[in-house]
Amino acid sequence: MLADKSSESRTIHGACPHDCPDTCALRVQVEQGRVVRVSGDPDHPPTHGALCTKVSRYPERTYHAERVLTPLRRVGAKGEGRFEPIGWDEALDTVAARLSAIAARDPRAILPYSYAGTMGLVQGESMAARFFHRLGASLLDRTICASAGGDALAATYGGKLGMHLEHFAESRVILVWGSNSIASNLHFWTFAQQAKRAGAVLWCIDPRRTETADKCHHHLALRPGTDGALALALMHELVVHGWVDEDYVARHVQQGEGGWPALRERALQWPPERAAAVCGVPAEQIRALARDYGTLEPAAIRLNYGMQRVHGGGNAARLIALLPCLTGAWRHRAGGLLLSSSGWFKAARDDAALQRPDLLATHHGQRSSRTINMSTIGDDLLRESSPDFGPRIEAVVVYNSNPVAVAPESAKVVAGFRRDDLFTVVLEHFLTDTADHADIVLPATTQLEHRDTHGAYGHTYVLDNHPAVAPLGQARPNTAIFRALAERMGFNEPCFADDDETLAAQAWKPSHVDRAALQERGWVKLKLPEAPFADGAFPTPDGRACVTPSGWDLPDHVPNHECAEVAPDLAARYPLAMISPPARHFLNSTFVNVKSLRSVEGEPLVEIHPLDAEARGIASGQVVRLFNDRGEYRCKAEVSTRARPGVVNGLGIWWRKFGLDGTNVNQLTHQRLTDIGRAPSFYDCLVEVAPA
Ligand SMILES: Nc1nc2c(c(=O)[nH]1)N[C@H]1C(S)=C(S)[C@@H](COP(=O)(O)OP(=O)(O)OC[C@H]3O[C@@H](n4cnc5c(=O)[nH]c(N)nc54)[C@H](O)[C@@H]3O)O[C@H]1N2
Ligand SMILES: Nc1nc2c(c(=O)[nH]1)N[C@H]1C(S)=C(S)[C@@H](COP(=O)(O)OP(=O)(O)OC[C@H]3O[C@@H](n4cnc5c(=O)[nH]c(N)nc54)[C@H](O)[C@@H]3O)O[C@H]1N2
Ligand code: SF4
Ligand SMILES: [Mo]
Repeated sequence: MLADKSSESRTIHGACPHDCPDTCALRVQVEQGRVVRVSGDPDHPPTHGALCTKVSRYPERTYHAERVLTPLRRVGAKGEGRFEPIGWDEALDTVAARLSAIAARDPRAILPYSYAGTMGLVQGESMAARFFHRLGASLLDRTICASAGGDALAATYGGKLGMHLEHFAESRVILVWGSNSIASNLHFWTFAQQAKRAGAVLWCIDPRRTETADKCHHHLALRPGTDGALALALMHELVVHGWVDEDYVARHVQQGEGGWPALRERALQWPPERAAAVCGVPAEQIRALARDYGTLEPAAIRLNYGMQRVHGGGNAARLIALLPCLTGAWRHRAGGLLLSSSGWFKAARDDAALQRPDLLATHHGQRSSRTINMSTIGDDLLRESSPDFGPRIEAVVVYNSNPVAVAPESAKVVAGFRRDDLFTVVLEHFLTDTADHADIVLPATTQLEHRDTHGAYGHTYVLDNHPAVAPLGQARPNTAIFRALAERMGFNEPCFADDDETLAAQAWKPSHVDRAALQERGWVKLKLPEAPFADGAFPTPDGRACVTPSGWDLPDHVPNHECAEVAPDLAARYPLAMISPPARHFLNSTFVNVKSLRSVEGEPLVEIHPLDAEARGIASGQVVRLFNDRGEYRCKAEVSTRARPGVVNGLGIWWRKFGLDGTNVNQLTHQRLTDIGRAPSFYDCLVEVAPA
């Protein structure tokens, strides 16, 4: 705390809780018991005193008139959103009774559903995980965002590891790949701009001409899902021009079967002309990109998850992750790649202490549990019991997530959540599309009202968050809610009594995180090497960057599930590829109900290229239908060269209830998974568009 608690005006250390690579350090100003301002910590190097527009509106969100501040019981039909307030005792008794009854038959029929509404280790998976492990509920495979690229990265480097954010300022060429950094990774962009001012060349690799693309020197607008082909062509150029660092490769990259020699042969079959035809870009542009990447030093890649939400996302991420290993870019601290830095925190975290997976084994022994993939929740909620699947899902407890809006193939997700025989509990701040389907809604606190501690996936600092004000209304932290449920269900292990301060302390191993410094400043940097792979030493079994893990295939370009090459009949009926990347002023589906931000975004819209619009008689501002075999979504069209020909951009993720017909882009997406990581392929989706 920066000032005396008793004084009328004080400033508290906080951390931005959102699913954003930047994890900013906050200063929260409180006057007379009310948060009046949230600002960026000027001392925290990644934050640099600046927050994005969204989170500078965090007080508006916290004190929003529509906050859920009492427990609620549904009185209308599922989805209608009609509730009546009830007391905490009645709410918790109802939930405990229903879960106990189901658990007595088979606890695996109960499913927790959570993601990164908060990235905090305490309000994320601490008491909640203990509760569900002890209960023997189904486990959730948390794949909805990053597991294709994440698993690919971990397989290649031995962990989700990468460059330090700050060092991008010294790079001479930066590939901004599958990332709209200005919208979704703003604090990286600050460092990229420093590099640009110092003469670095910036390339943006993205099907959409984003605001980030506008500010880069070059924009390569490839077709969605063709990044693997592009990476192979870059390798081709590195080889034929002699830009491979043979010494680095010989010492630090996998050789022998499935190693670089085999991949080299494959890359030689990918001259720029071949990739150009697949990617839909000029071969000359691929050559120019390869020349910059192969000859300018230090060379850095800021890869982001936008490129891995397609069938071949995992393979593409493996190929891209190998590029800096071939050029030896890792020798310099400003060279290499950053997709995620989350692996650096792994050694420092004590997940076993925090989440207690041992409780599952102790109480449920051999039967243990089954795992449900959160990305196929639509299908899984509709499944009957079977030997393969196990018991039908009878209860879902949702926290830190809004699956009805964000999960693919919404028609099925909604049908699942509408089931009359499903018992649904939602811990929320607001009546989201998902909360509208709940039997019981439990009011949760926001980051300004609870304790937490955070790692990050875009930088390498640990951050603490202290409550700035008492919980509003009757809201309670997630931890307190699961603690109370545990007590009612008779879970009497001492770990269910741990308070949030204890949980925050358990999250980090004292040997790795300097608690005194964390307490003092609110953040502390992990102790890590400056240039982590300058001398190889990848944390893989043999210390080399891995081209092909055992049991896997050599990496290759894997085409989309839905494209003309793989599904020509489908492509004839639905000739446009749709991507649905984040809107700048929302955070996934969070903030959609904050008026000042929604008014900046306007209304749900789809960007379509002038040629595609003209062929369909579509003008800007007109309402259009986007459709495929899975459903239909109506919104306004914006005829714009932000869209490339053949691709439409449906910016997300709107709450369905703000849509013209109560749907959003996920009405069109499907549940087929990526090649690696069991993730959804949101940006691998064919549609047709017509005037409504
Ligand atoms: N403002 C804002 N910030 C956010 C979020 C948000 O919703 N809003 N979401 C947060 C979350 S959950 C995450 S996971 C992170 C990262 O979130 P990401 O989903 O990586 O988001 P972006 O950085 O916008 O990158 C997406 C970019 O990838 C492009 N893209 C789509 N398909 C392809 C493709 O096949 N190849 C290539 N090369 N590019 C493609 C899109 O056009 C878009 O510009 O951002 C976080 N930050
Ligand atoms: N079409 C399409 N779909 C997508 C994507 C896309 O690009 N296109 N992106 C995907 C990606 S990358 C992701 S990460 C997912 C995101 O999916 P989610 O993780 O579900 O993210 P949000 O939609 O922001 O929902 C988070 C919810 O958690 C709540 N919340 C926040 N803090 C707390 C808390 O402390 N306690 C409780 N109980 N609740 C809290 C918020 O109010 C919010 O409603 O969506 C995916 N879906
Ligand atoms: S959403 Fe991202 S950029 Fe905005 S304050 Fe949070 S961490 Fe920083
Ligand atoms: Mo995400």
